[in-house]
Amino acid sequence: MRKLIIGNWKMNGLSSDLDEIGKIAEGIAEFSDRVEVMLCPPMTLLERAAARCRGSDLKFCGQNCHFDPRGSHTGEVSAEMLADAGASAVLVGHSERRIDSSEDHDMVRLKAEAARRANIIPIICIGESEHERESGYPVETVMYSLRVSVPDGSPSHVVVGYEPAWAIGTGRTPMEDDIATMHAHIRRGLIDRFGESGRLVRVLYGGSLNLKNADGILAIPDVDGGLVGGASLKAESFLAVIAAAA
Ligand code: 3PY
Repeated sequence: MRKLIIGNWKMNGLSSDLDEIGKIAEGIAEFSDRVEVMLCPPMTLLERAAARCRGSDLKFCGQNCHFDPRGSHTGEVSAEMLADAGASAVLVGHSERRIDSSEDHDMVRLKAEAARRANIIPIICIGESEHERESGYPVETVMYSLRVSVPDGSPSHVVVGYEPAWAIGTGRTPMEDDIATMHAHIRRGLIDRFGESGRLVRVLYGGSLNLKNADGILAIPDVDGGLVGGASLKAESFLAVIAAAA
Protein backbone atom coordinates (compact mmCIF):
# COMPACT_ATOMS: atom_id res chain seq x y z
CA MET A 1 0.00 0.00 0.00
CA ARG A 2 1.44 3.42 -0.97
CA LYS A 3 1.76 5.88 1.88
CA LEU A 4 -0.56 8.87 1.71
CA ILE A 5 0.66 12.33 2.68
CA ILE A 6 -1.85 15.17 2.92
CA GLY A 7 -0.92 18.82 3.33
CA ASN A 8 -3.52 20.86 5.19
CA TRP A 9 -3.13 24.55 4.41
CA LYS A 10 -6.00 25.54 6.75
CA MET A 11 -6.87 29.26 6.36
CA ASN A 12 -3.65 30.08 4.52
CA GLY A 13 -2.98 30.75 0.85
CA LEU A 14 -3.62 33.51 -1.69
CA SER A 15 -3.34 33.49 -5.49
CA SER A 16 0.32 34.45 -5.07
CA ASP A 17 0.84 30.97 -3.53
CA LEU A 18 -0.26 29.09 -6.65
CA ASP A 19 3.40 28.96 -7.74
CA GLU A 20 4.27 27.16 -4.48
CA ILE A 21 1.54 24.60 -5.24
CA GLY A 22 3.00 24.23 -8.75
CA LYS A 23 6.40 23.48 -7.18
CA ILE A 24 4.85 20.80 -4.96
CA ALA A 25 3.17 19.21 -8.01
CA GLU A 26 6.49 19.13 -9.88
CA GLY A 27 8.49 17.94 -6.86
CA ILE A 28 6.35 14.89 -6.11
CA ALA A 29 6.92 13.28 -9.53
CA GLU A 30 9.99 11.37 -8.30
CA PHE A 31 8.08 9.85 -5.36
CA SER A 32 4.80 8.98 -7.10
CA ASP A 33 5.39 5.24 -7.27
CA ARG A 34 5.80 5.12 -3.45
CA VAL A 35 3.75 8.01 -2.07
CA GLU A 36 0.35 9.45 -2.92
CA VAL A 37 0.12 13.16 -2.18
CA MET A 38 -2.91 15.40 -1.62
CA LEU A 39 -3.12 19.06 -0.76
CA CYS A 40 -5.98 20.87 0.99
CA PRO A 41 -5.74 24.51 -0.09
CA PRO A 42 -8.36 27.00 1.07
CA MET A 43 -11.64 26.78 -0.88
CA THR A 44 -10.81 29.99 -2.76
CA LEU A 45 -7.77 28.36 -4.39
CA LEU A 46 -9.05 24.82 -4.88
CA GLU A 47 -10.36 25.08 -8.43
CA ARG A 48 -7.46 27.16 -9.73
CA ALA A 49 -4.90 24.92 -8.03
CA ALA A 50 -6.51 21.78 -9.46
CA ALA A 51 -6.61 23.33 -12.95
CA ARG A 52 -3.01 24.43 -12.72
CA CYS A 53 -1.76 21.00 -11.59
CA ARG A 54 -3.88 18.96 -14.03
CA GLY A 55 -1.69 16.23 -15.50
CA SER A 56 0.49 16.02 -12.36
CA ASP A 57 0.12 13.39 -9.62
CA LEU A 58 -0.92 15.95 -7.00
CA LYS A 59 -4.51 15.44 -5.88
CA PHE A 60 -6.69 17.98 -4.11
CA CYS A 61 -8.77 17.71 -1.01
CA GLY A 62 -11.35 19.98 0.63
CA GLN A 63 -10.95 20.98 4.28
CA ASN A 64 -14.61 20.46 5.20
CA CYS A 65 -18.01 19.90 3.62
CA HIS A 66 -21.68 20.12 4.57
CA PHE A 67 -23.65 16.88 4.87
CA ASP A 68 -26.38 18.09 2.47
CA PRO A 69 -25.70 18.13 -1.28
CA ARG A 70 -27.24 21.62 -1.71
CA GLY A 71 -29.66 23.99 0.00
CA SER A 72 -30.06 26.91 2.35
CA HIS A 73 -26.77 26.76 4.26
CA THR A 74 -25.12 30.15 3.85
CA GLY A 75 -21.35 29.95 3.78
CA GLU A 76 -21.21 26.18 3.44
CA VAL A 77 -19.88 23.99 0.64
CA SER A 78 -21.10 20.51 -0.28
CA ALA A 79 -19.05 17.44 -1.12
CA GLU A 80 -20.56 17.56 -4.62
CA MET A 81 -19.29 21.12 -5.06
CA LEU A 82 -15.82 20.08 -3.92
CA ALA A 83 -15.81 17.25 -6.45
CA ASP A 84 -16.96 19.69 -9.11
CA ALA A 85 -14.09 22.04 -8.21
CA GLY A 86 -11.54 19.23 -8.67
CA ALA A 87 -11.24 17.62 -5.22
CA SER A 88 -10.76 13.86 -4.85
CA ALA A 89 -11.17 13.87 -1.07
CA VAL A 90 -12.29 15.96 1.89
CA LEU A 91 -11.18 16.24 5.52
CA VAL A 92 -14.05 15.71 7.94
CA GLY A 93 -13.91 16.18 11.68
CA HIS A 94 -10.56 17.95 11.90
CA SER A 95 -10.11 18.89 15.56
CA GLU A 96 -10.10 22.61 14.71
CA ARG A 97 -13.61 22.20 13.27
CA ARG A 98 -14.73 19.99 16.13
CA ILE A 99 -13.60 22.75 18.53
CA ASP A 100 -14.40 25.94 16.55
CA SER A 101 -17.68 24.73 15.06
CA SER A 102 -18.78 22.22 17.72
CA GLU A 103 -18.87 19.31 15.26
CA ASP A 104 -19.66 16.05 17.01
CA HIS A 105 -19.06 12.46 15.90
CA ASP A 106 -22.57 12.09 14.43
CA MET A 107 -22.13 15.16 12.28
CA VAL A 108 -18.71 13.96 11.17
CA ARG A 109 -20.22 10.62 10.11
CA LEU A 110 -22.96 12.41 8.11
CA LYS A 111 -20.26 14.44 6.35
CA ALA A 112 -18.28 11.28 5.60
CA GLU A 113 -21.42 9.70 4.11
CA ALA A 114 -21.99 12.83 2.01
CA ALA A 115 -18.43 12.60 0.70
CA ARG A 116 -18.97 8.99 -0.33
CA ARG A 117 -22.20 9.90 -2.13
CA ALA A 118 -20.25 12.53 -4.06
CA ASN A 119 -17.58 9.93 -4.92
CA ILE A 120 -14.82 11.63 -3.02
CA ILE A 121 -12.80 10.09 -0.20
CA PRO A 122 -13.61 11.16 3.35
CA ILE A 123 -10.49 11.62 5.47
CA ILE A 124 -12.10 11.09 8.87
CA CYS A 125 -10.13 12.78 11.66
CA ILE A 126 -10.33 11.50 15.22
CA GLY A 127 -8.15 12.12 18.27
CA GLU A 128 -8.22 12.86 21.96
CA SER A 129 -8.06 16.30 23.58
CA GLU A 130 -5.47 17.14 26.22
CA HIS A 131 -8.11 16.74 28.91
CA GLU A 132 -9.16 13.33 27.55
CA ARG A 133 -5.54 12.25 27.46
CA GLU A 134 -4.95 13.33 31.04
CA SER A 135 -8.12 11.62 32.20
CA GLY A 136 -6.25 8.36 31.56
CA TYR A 137 -8.60 7.01 28.85
CA PRO A 138 -7.26 8.27 25.53
CA VAL A 139 -7.58 4.87 23.83
CA GLU A 140 -11.24 4.45 24.85
CA THR A 141 -11.96 8.01 23.69
CA VAL A 142 -10.39 7.47 20.29
CA MET A 143 -12.04 4.07 19.82
CA TYR A 144 -15.44 5.59 20.59
CA SER A 145 -14.86 8.38 18.01
CA LEU A 146 -13.78 5.77 15.48
CA ARG A 147 -16.96 3.74 16.02
CA VAL A 148 -19.31 6.70 15.70
CA SER A 149 -17.50 8.86 13.12
CA VAL A 150 -16.81 6.14 10.54
CA PRO A 151 -19.93 5.17 8.55
CA ASP A 152 -21.17 1.61 8.11
CA GLY A 153 -20.74 -0.05 4.74
CA SER A 154 -17.59 -0.93 2.91
CA PRO A 155 -14.60 0.94 4.32
CA SER A 156 -12.87 1.01 0.93
CA HIS A 157 -12.22 4.62 -0.05
CA VAL A 158 -12.23 5.72 3.57
CA VAL A 159 -9.12 7.12 5.27
CA VAL A 160 -8.76 7.64 9.02
CA GLY A 161 -6.54 10.39 10.44
CA TYR A 162 -5.42 10.01 14.04
CA GLU A 163 -4.73 13.56 15.21
CA PRO A 164 -4.38 14.14 18.95
CA ALA A 165 -5.93 17.61 19.32
CA TRP A 166 -3.21 18.68 21.78
CA ALA A 167 -0.56 18.10 19.10
CA ILE A 168 -2.27 20.30 16.50
CA GLY A 169 -0.40 23.55 15.92
CA THR A 170 1.50 23.21 19.20
CA GLY A 171 4.77 21.68 17.99
CA ARG A 172 4.21 18.86 20.52
CA THR A 173 3.95 15.27 19.36
CA PRO A 174 3.19 12.06 21.26
CA MET A 175 6.02 9.59 21.97
CA GLU A 176 6.48 7.19 19.06
CA ASP A 177 5.42 4.28 21.31
CA ASP A 178 2.15 6.06 22.08
CA ILE A 179 1.48 6.64 18.37
CA ALA A 180 2.23 2.96 17.71
CA THR A 181 -0.17 1.86 20.46
CA MET A 182 -2.98 4.10 19.22
CA HIS A 183 -2.55 3.05 15.59
CA ALA A 184 -2.54 -0.63 16.59
CA HIS A 185 -5.83 -0.08 18.48
CA ILE A 186 -7.36 1.75 15.52
CA ARG A 187 -6.30 -1.05 13.16
CA ARG A 188 -7.79 -3.65 15.52
CA GLY A 189 -11.02 -1.62 15.77
CA LEU A 190 -11.27 -1.47 11.96
CA ILE A 191 -10.67 -5.22 11.59
CA ASP A 192 -13.19 -6.06 14.33
CA ARG A 193 -15.79 -4.00 12.56
CA PHE A 194 -15.03 -4.54 8.86
CA GLY A 195 -13.14 -7.84 8.81
CA GLU A 196 -10.17 -8.17 6.47
CA SER A 197 -11.10 -4.97 4.60
CA GLY A 198 -10.21 -3.13 7.80
CA ARG A 199 -6.57 -3.87 7.00
CA LEU A 200 -6.84 -1.86 3.78
CA VAL A 201 -8.00 1.38 5.41
CA ARG A 202 -5.14 3.84 5.49
CA VAL A 203 -4.62 5.29 8.96
CA LEU A 204 -2.64 8.53 8.94
CA TYR A 205 -0.91 10.30 11.82
CA GLY A 206 -1.38 14.07 12.07
CA GLY A 207 -0.27 16.68 14.61
CA SER A 208 2.93 18.73 14.26
CA LEU A 209 4.37 16.29 11.71
CA ASN A 210 7.41 17.95 10.17
CA LEU A 211 10.73 17.24 8.51
CA LYS A 212 12.43 16.57 11.88
CA ASN A 213 10.05 13.90 13.17
CA ALA A 214 8.69 12.47 9.89
CA ASP A 215 11.32 9.72 9.47
CA GLY A 216 10.56 8.20 12.88
CA ILE A 217 6.77 8.63 12.85
CA LEU A 218 6.21 7.42 9.28
CA ALA A 219 8.22 4.24 10.00
CA ILE A 220 5.85 3.15 12.80
CA PRO A 221 3.83 0.04 11.89
CA ASP A 222 0.23 0.87 10.95
CA VAL A 223 1.11 4.49 10.22
CA ASP A 224 0.12 4.59 6.56
CA GLY A 225 0.95 8.22 5.99
CA GLY A 226 0.49 11.62 7.53
CA LEU A 227 -1.46 14.84 7.72
CA VAL A 228 0.89 17.79 7.61
CA GLY A 229 -0.02 21.28 8.84
CA GLY A 230 2.49 24.17 8.81
CA ALA A 231 5.26 22.13 7.15
CA SER A 232 3.09 21.76 4.02
CA LEU A 233 2.94 25.48 3.33
CA LYS A 234 6.32 25.57 1.60
CA ALA A 235 7.28 23.15 -1.15
CA GLU A 236 10.73 22.59 0.35
CA SER A 237 9.56 21.39 3.78
CA PHE A 238 6.53 19.52 2.41
CA LEU A 239 8.71 17.65 -0.10
CA ALA A 240 11.10 16.72 2.74
CA VAL A 241 8.20 15.07 4.63
CA ILE A 242 7.10 13.32 1.42
CA ALA A 243 10.67 12.06 0.89
CA ALA A 244 10.61 10.60 4.42
CA ALA A 245 7.48 8.62 3.47
CA ALA A 246 9.05 7.28 0.25
C1 3PY B 1 -1.43 20.02 12.06
O1 3PY B 1 -0.45 19.29 12.10
O2 3PY B 1 -1.41 21.16 12.56
C2 3PY B 1 -2.67 19.59 11.42
O3 3PY B 1 -3.70 20.13 11.74
C3 3PY B 1 -2.68 18.55 10.36
O4 3PY B 1 -3.98 18.33 9.87
